Amino acid sequence: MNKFCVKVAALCLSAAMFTSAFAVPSLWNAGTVADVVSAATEEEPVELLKNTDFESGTKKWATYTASGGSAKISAEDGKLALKVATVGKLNYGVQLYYDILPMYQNGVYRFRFDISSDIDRKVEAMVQQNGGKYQSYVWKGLELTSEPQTVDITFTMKAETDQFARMVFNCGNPEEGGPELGEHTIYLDNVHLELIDDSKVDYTGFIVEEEKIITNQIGYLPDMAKTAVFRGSAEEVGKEFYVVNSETKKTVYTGEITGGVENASADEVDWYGDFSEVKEAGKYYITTDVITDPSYEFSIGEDVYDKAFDASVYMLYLQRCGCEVADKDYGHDVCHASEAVIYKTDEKIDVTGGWHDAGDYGRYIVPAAKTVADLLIAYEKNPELFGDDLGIPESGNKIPDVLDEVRYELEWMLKMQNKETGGVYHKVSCENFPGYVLPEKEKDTLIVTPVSTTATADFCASMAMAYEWYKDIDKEFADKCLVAAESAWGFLEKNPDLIFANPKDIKTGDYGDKSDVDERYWAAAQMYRATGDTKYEEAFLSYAGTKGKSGLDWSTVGAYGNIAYLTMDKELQHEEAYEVAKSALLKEAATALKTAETTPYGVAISSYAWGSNMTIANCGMILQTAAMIDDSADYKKAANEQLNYLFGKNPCGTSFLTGYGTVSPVAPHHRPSMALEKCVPGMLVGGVNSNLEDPAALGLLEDAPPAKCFIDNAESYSTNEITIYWNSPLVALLAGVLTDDAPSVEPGPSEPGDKEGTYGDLDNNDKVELTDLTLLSLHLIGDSLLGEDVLKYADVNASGKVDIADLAHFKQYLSKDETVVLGPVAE
Ligand code: 9MR
Ligand code: ZN
Repeated sequence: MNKFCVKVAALCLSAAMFTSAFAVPSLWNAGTVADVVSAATEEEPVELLKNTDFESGTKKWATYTASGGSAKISAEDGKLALKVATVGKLNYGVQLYYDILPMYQNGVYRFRFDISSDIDRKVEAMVQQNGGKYQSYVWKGLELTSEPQTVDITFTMKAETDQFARMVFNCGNPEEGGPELGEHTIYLDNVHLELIDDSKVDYTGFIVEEEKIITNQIGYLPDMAKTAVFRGSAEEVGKEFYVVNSETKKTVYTGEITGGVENASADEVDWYGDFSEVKEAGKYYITTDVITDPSYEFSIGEDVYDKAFDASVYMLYLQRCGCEVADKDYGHDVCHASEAVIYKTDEKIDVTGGWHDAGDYGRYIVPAAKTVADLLIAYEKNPELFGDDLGIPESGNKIPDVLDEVRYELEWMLKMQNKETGGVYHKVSCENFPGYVLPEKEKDTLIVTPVSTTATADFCASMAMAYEWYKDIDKEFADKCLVAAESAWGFLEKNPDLIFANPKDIKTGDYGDKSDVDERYWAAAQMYRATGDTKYEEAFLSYAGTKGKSGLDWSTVGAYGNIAYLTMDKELQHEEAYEVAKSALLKEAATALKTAETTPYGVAISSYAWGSNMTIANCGMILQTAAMIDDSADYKKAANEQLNYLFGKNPCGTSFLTGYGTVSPVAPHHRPSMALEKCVPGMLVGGVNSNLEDPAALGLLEDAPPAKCFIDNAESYSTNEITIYWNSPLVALLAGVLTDDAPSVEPGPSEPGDKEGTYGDLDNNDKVELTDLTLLSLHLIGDSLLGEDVLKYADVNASGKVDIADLAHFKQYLSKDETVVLGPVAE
């Protein structure tokens, strides 16, 4: 069977069903559907409501009010009581509703309930589309009295299937703009919505078969360890597996299926097949004697990740704000170009630029800093991986595109700093999230919210990084970043604690926090690394006893401080701080490693929250850093497993990178994709989240095991949104996977004696100054204080010997003659 077709069919089916979003049912509707399929007859109807009699409260029922309506619900003597204070102006001024009811086209449904009111009045009862045109699938106008009446309607669902329908009782003003009715109570009881006949329902596309053989769907580098997961009972999976070359159809490898591990979080039994020995480039799939449906095809080769890697970086270009994005398929016009007003003031400032954060168009400093850091870390891992030909406007300017892209964000961040105080505004967005439109359609006032110390410290750290990363590319820009970082640091010193929380009237992303210690720890490390000024190292050490030393999340960023310290110039490192960073990082790595080695899919986390794919990629980054400083454990292999998970080797059997892998999300919660009705490729979605934090997840994943709480549905912002800071750790992880991380230099601070010297710096104090000239003169007159190891650096004119000509050369250099270089001229 060609599973891809099933997916596509599902897309078409559901695309027609929403006006606001295109949603795709996936595995976990299958659960819902299967229940329905098995038992929909008049004798054995399938009840869609979970609370029908209000014997234990009003769970699942809620109210909506508008146009001045107001009401409260409670349970009274086993009935639902809706106490209406005011009806408002509109018939939906007061609504009582029950959400997320799967209504299948051609299904026959029975809708029944008992209802009364302590005043005579009209209400409407219906099941309707929740959004778009709000079309009703069944409707009934009712005249209520204090005498309970039983309503019982059988109807056929004529409209396209809608899995998110809403049952509604309109209890607002029966007459638009009519008089208020006075306080009264409506009673409801024995409400049922049953599917009584589904013989005419076509479930095709709603039942997606669960894959039995799971691999990384994109593929593997030749030397990577490769493990497939098989799921089912021993009889269902078989004893041997075969790796088949998809072109020649020849079996290139036969291996034994081992394991049989109870995987509680995915509610399945897992088996393994190791095929690491297959290294030859090509396309393959896996089968067993019993599982007839082969795995999805995957590749082995040196270049398997190249396209996904580039797309993951290019995605950031598509997220650019404040400019036209020139992409023929996924571009947009200039957006958010107006000035923004500073919250609760009349002051307006220019904060144009940067990237849209996610599926929404807010721009927030805290996650921006994470994104910048990840991308710069990725670049530092291996600059060779980053080309100048991604197709962004700066391509071809001889600067790696990733640095151009990051600079686009940095330039915006600079605008978010208050120039007088050095403090950094937390975010800029409109008051509310916009509809599912392209960014240029969001025209509400842009609001800059107050300064926070988390944003300021994150900003400080990223600007310090920017100084280092750009100083050889554009000194002027780099210096500007350092000045901004220093001024942010000054603000932090004066303001111990300004933790942000969204003002009540602003509903966009919060990025709040409980503590800013980890942000300060990170900023201190980066500032020391950028400037070599030990006051920052002291600040870094002052947090050594705190909990701020871990995390690569947006809210906990301590591990960035560790990475900064551990990977900086050896000469700057000092034993004490090095040990603090090293033990904190290895502690985090040890936890990740242990989890990765004990969970069936090799994933380094055991509980799944919002953005779990980021946490998994972050774990990969931690493991890769650990591999650089300690080669005693299998960190690298565990890091690779995190990538395998993200690219398909997971209980959902999905590659989480849009457009890459056989099955990947096609309906992400991403406004441009939703507005264009086509999915932007190269975006990492949030992934599994067992907390069910959006209506689609609540409606469709209720019975899903924790590790399978993911739904490829545009309404599922808590599992299927995308963000810049979910892509960025993927880029860093991939950069590590594509680079041989074996420690190339002895890790740790340099020992006295093994220090790489600087021409002219004869007293080894990291400065070239008059004292050094004196030392050279003394040496030349036979009064030398210079040791063997330093002598080499006295040959400042690079003539091969130390003589009087060096003295003249040195003098000229110190007189600020810019044509003079100390030591050999770089090629
Ligand atoms: O990634 C954030 C996640 O960790 C939080 O649990 C969630 C709820 O506060 O918010 C996520 O961030 C969203 C942000 O608030 C607005 N833009 C989209 C982000 C991703 O969903
Ligand atoms: Zn914009």
